[in-house]
Amino acid sequence: MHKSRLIKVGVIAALMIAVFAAGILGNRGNRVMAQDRAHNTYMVQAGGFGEANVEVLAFAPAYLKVHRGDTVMWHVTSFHNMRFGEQDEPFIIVQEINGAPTPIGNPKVVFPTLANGAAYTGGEANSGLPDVSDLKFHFSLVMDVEPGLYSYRCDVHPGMAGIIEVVADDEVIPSPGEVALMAETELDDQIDQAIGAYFGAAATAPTQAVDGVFTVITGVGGTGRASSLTFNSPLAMIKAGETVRWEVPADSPSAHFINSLPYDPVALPDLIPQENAGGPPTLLAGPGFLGTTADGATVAAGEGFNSRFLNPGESFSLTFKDPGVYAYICHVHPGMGGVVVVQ
Ligand SMILES: [Cu+2]
Repeated sequence: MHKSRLIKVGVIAALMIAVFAAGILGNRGNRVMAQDRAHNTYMVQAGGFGEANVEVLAFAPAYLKVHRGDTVMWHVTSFHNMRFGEQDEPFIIVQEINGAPTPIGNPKVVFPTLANGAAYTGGEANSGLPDVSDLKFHFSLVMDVEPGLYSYRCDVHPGMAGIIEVVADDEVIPSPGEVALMAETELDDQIDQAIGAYFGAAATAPTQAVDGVFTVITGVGGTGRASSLTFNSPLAMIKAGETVRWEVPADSPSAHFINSLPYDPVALPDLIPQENAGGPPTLLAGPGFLGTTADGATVAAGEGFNSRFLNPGESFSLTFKDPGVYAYICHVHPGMGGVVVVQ
């Protein structure tokens, strides 16, 4: 045995020597070329989480310097894409399907245009969105582009953006270890800001309805790129016939839902894949996005309710006519929940 394996090893060794020799011979002149340097892999955090249910909707570091040929690896912690391009793209768009305007997941956001590990050579490029059943993933690109600034964004979270500067080969830049520390510091600073804002909002939360309306701040505002995934009054005590108004502050970075418990994700999918003959697949925006309960509706004992996707600056009101305990969550943000007690 082993003869064939020895031959293989010999062939590989010969090939390696040949490649090495070609490298030396090819390196004319005394300038160190980028392609002769050991390339680094830099990790960028795509979002992060902190105490008190804080989620950071930012890339960290937001500004990264690399050399041509280095790899950027995004550590994706939630529902984010990375898309290089000039324009913003909405996550949900309206398309005419069978004659009816239908909200769908924007294919430019949802689907990748480059494979994980591919070379980025400039222009438009998109990582696509992670599989919702496995949100934690890594996506990497080899930055094979001229020195310059390359900006990218997450289309699911408007304002979540990053810049990669490809610098000249001879410019000294932070090491991957230093970049990892920068990322940690950036995330921690934002998490601390959001925790402080949450405690401020909780301390000033209402204890009763005012003019028949109990207002629940849904995700605290003024938190920069960090999102406090909380209700400032997780316990809303009202009288029968009063209204709860959930308000997403315009200066908060996340959109939310109000979903009664028990919540059934199978019955209320967010995106529903559609087979399209001769075209790319379409993702219909499902009842999870569109909601099943109108703003301003009245809820009776035992009735469920599901709001539409509430963007910053939007609100959702329900009037509760029967005494009881009504627990609810925001189905896209684990740990974000509250209770309405109707007396
Ligand atoms: Cu939420």
